[in-house]
Amino acid sequence: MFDPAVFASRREAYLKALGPDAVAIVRSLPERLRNGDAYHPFRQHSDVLYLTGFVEPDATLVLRPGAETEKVVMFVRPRDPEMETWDGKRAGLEGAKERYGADAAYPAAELRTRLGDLICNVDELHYALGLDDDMDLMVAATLARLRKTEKKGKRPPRAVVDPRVHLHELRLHKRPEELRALATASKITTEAHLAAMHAGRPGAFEHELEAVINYTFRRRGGAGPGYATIVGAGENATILHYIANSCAIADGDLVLVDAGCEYDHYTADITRTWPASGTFTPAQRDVYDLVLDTQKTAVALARPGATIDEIHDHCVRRLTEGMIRLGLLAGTVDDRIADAAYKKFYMHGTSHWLGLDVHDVGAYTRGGVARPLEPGMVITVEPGLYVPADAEGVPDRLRGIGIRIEDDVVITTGGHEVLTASCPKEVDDVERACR
Ligand SMILES: [Mn+2]
Repeated sequence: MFDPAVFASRREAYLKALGPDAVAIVRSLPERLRNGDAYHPFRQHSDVLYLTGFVEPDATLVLRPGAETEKVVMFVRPRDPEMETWDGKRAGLEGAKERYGADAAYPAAELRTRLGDLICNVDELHYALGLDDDMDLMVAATLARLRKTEKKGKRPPRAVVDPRVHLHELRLHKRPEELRALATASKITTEAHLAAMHAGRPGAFEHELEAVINYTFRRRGGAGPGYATIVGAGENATILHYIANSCAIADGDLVLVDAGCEYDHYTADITRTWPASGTFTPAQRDVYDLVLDTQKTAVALARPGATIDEIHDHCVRRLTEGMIRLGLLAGTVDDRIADAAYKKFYMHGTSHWLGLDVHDVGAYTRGGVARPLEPGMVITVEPGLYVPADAEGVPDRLRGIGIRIEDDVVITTGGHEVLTASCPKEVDDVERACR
């Protein structure tokens, strides 16, 4: 948990970006029932976390840069000794003001009646439509009410603006304390991948490795996985979002592990692929060398001014060259890129933003074209190659091989820094870690 001054300065920056003629509503998403009366573990919406560090459900932040007083208003669950016996301590209205920087705090139940007065008479309402039906209806009803009260001096905002315009731009540019959290998350995640490499051997089950990984995350003080841990052995590695993790690892299998620890609400995102036996077969090695060379040369491109599209195009070209060399595709590189035949074996993007969310917020394009990378942005670089076991017209030796190598990269003024550099990916290092 960061110092309250960190959150204060983030709110300050957001209030400034909004300007005096705008207000913002930032709200937690509803708790979700799992079954009966048991809920999924609650994880605060990252926009609320970013601006307050407040982790309780049913929290709403209304930011009003143009207001004389009460610029930062919070609606929270009030203290309630009986409920707190069941669900844990609440900050309450006093806590919201004293610890979370609210100028004014009200009970969550009063949001409906107070919202109109808080968002009227400005040009823009910054609010994320489409995430929470109940809240969307409340906002819509509030706007409808304000349309009728203009003659009485309360008019509705003229536009509802997506938070990506300002708030997500702030989240996209990481500050030092965020990079430190990501570095810690990366360190723990590296430890977990190493532990999985040690524990992974023919006969072990994928879920055992998942347990080793998630155990390491928690033991080291992380919140747990920042997304569902993927452990895919053999041809399961060719399923991109394989999270069943239910199969036994066979001799000769490669194991693809995509797992990241969430620490201080920031998540790492690492993928490694390694031989359960401790030694790559020649066919596995051919594909691994191709993906590794592609990944390393792609990481080398990460610097201010470069774009995620350039990095992806580089990967597509390298991988397509390799697919032709290995007999997965025929013809020329340009033709196979032009007709997108490479997508049969490399069907996902190369990079995404990383931060509080594994697929973090922030616009990828400006005016329809990829935006240049800037210092403080954090991206993944994760090329892969996947040959389904039942693919037609591919060499038998390559069937069922799935490989992805993923690192987390922060853009710096001088180029980049790989946050996950200590997680082995060179063939010798990987084989040593697996033996
Ligand atoms: Mn990723």
